[in-house]
Amino acid sequence: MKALITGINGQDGSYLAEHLLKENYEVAGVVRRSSVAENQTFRINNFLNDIKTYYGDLTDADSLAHIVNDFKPDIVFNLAAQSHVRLSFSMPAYTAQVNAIGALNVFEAIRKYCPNAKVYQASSSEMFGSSVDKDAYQRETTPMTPVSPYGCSKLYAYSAARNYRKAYNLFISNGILFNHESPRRGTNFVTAKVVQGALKIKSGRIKHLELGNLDSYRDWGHSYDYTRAMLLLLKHDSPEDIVISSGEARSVRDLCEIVFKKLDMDYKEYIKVNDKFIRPEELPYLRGDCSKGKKLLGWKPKYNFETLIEDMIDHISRN
Ligand code: NAP
Ligand code: G4F
Repeated sequence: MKALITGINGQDGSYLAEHLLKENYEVAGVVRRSSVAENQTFRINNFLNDIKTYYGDLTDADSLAHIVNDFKPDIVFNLAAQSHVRLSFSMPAYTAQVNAIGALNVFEAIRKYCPNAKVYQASSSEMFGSSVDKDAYQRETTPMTPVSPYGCSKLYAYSAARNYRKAYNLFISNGILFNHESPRRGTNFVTAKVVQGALKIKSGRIKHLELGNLDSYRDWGHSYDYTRAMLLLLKHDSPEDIVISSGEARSVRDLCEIVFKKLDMDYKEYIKVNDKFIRPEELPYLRGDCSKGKKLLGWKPKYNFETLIEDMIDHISRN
């Protein structure tokens, strides 16, 4: 079986490729051109010789058509994205080009050149925006009212996936994933920023850490577990839209308290709020109900919030 991953060198792409290689898939990935080629592969250097890489870009439909035609994948994971919510307010058109039109380019390449392939679309809990069900969870049936250019772009791709599934009988599944982190998380996302900042404070390299909104809530899990769910979703016999989450909501303040406490410090002495990290519109609360995913896929996470944080502290302190 052949698996193609867009965004293979991102956080999720790198874990997913490892899962696929362990199961003996032939793996190929799309990598963008960078002026410093080493920057592109630092997360996948351990297994670079075991995979095939193609240069390409989601905004370049021809490059995707060529890759799909050449590799002829059985399964495709569209993980590539401008994935930073705050930055999507600075680059709304670019975010839409990559996340919305880019996903459409992937679906078109599949429709034209590989219509039997199964496709995973990386949808996001950010699509729920300000909607929460009465029981304080978001689930597959919760209305989607995104509050960021990123959320809007992902809602377009989610809708296009459902449209192509029905209109062209393609196997495209949406994984609606809540926040997931790891030692490989980009350092401008809040979990990695807090862990890295606390470690630097502990070792005397910086005196304080500047953050934005401390009072938003997120439902955090581990990328290792969530990428296992992606693969299970494509092993399922019908295309589905499925929430993957931990079911627990914690505030950014809770995150700071726990990380600093694990390093024997009090976060209140070191955290400063800087308005430049506050978003024009904030998504205040996320908490996912993934009972459908657990039942349908038999998915069970290995990590909880505490062990996720411990894993991040452990790995980031060693690098
Ligand atoms: P990430 O670490 O930011 O990785 C994004 C990947 O996309 C990188 O490999 C990046 O390559 C690539 N990429 C960006 N723009 C591209 C373009 N124009 N053409 C081709 N490749 C491009 O994100 P992640 O955390 O692994 O997330 C994976 C996917 O899941 C994303 O679609 C994200 O929006 C979605 N998602 C993530 C979460 C989460 O909490 N992590 C939750 C829900 C959904 P470069 O290295 O060249 O930038
Ligand atoms: O870590 P974040 O930037 O993640 P965010 O915005 O929730 O988005 C992530 O999860 C989505 C799934 O819900 C993905 F689709 C998306 O691709 C990405 O992976 O911010 C988390 C929270 C926000 O409320 C933010 O306002 O942390 C708050 N925050 C406070 N100070 C900060 C900071 N976020 C960042 N990045 N940097 C800060 O200094």
